[in-house]
Amino acid sequence: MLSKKIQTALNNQILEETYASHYYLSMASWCDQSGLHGSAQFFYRHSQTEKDHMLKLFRYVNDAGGHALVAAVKEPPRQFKSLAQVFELTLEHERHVTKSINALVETCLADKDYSTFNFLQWYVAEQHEEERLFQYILDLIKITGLEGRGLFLIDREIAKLPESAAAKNS
Ligand code: OFO
Repeated sequence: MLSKKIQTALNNQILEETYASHYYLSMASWCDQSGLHGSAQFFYRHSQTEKDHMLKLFRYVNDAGGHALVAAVKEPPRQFKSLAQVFELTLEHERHVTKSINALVETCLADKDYSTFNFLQWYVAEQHEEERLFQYILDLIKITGLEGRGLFLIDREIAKLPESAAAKNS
């Protein structure tokens, strides 16, 4: 049975994952509007990945006897300056989510909730992979550049990237 404290912390993380899903969906839309259709496909997929992260938490809360909540999230930004800025923001956002997961893990340990602690290890590993993925894309952008054909080539490469591209390319 989840304590009130852990239940609230997990519901807050559900909100974080929902916001991440909306944020990446907004990025997908901006990419589509900007003719960056490969990157748009990548962000549509990644938005769905974040929704899956949210649902995994949602089900866990209910399965563990708690009450998973569907709360409102703020609207994400609509406009971005460039593809490079989009990926800088994604890495920044993933680092923020990592901090949030780590804080949640610490709360579970302090509360002696070893079952939720164990469940959260999947998220700890996932965050590591996601930070590597976005760092990999930023490195690719730095090497190729976004001038002329560079933008076209990067967009095409990003479309092909699986979720675990960073792991496969290291
Ligand atoms: Fe982007 O990560 Fe969810 O957890």
